[in-house]
Amino acid sequence: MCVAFSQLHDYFFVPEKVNWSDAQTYCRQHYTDIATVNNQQDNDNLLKTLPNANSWIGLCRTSGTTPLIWSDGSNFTYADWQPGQPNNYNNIQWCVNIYQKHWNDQECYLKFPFVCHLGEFFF
Ligand SMILES: [Ca+2]
Repeated sequence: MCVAFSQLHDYFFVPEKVNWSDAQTYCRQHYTDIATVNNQQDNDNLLKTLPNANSWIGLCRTSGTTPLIWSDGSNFTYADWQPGQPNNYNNIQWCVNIYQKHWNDQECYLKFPFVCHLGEFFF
């Protein structure tokens, strides 16, 4: 017997504008974590939850030169960058947001609405 499944995330848009760390804290308190995007279908679902807003997602660096990692420890398997991104401008863009429907690394102290996710579900 063959069982096909995929793992997807449930996303929740939070309209309050906060810095990336505060978004992570809020998501960990109220959901599972700040949003992880593992594949195209995740990305499509994520964009559907956004009311045309630029929003934090759960991708960040822990220093100026380290690779981007997901807040919840997920493997980095998919990305949807704006052209020319991530550029880590001045080595201080350690956090990632959705900017005009694609991803951009940004200074973490900037305030944006954000997206949390609730675990993973199987279907
Ligand atoms: Ca950038």
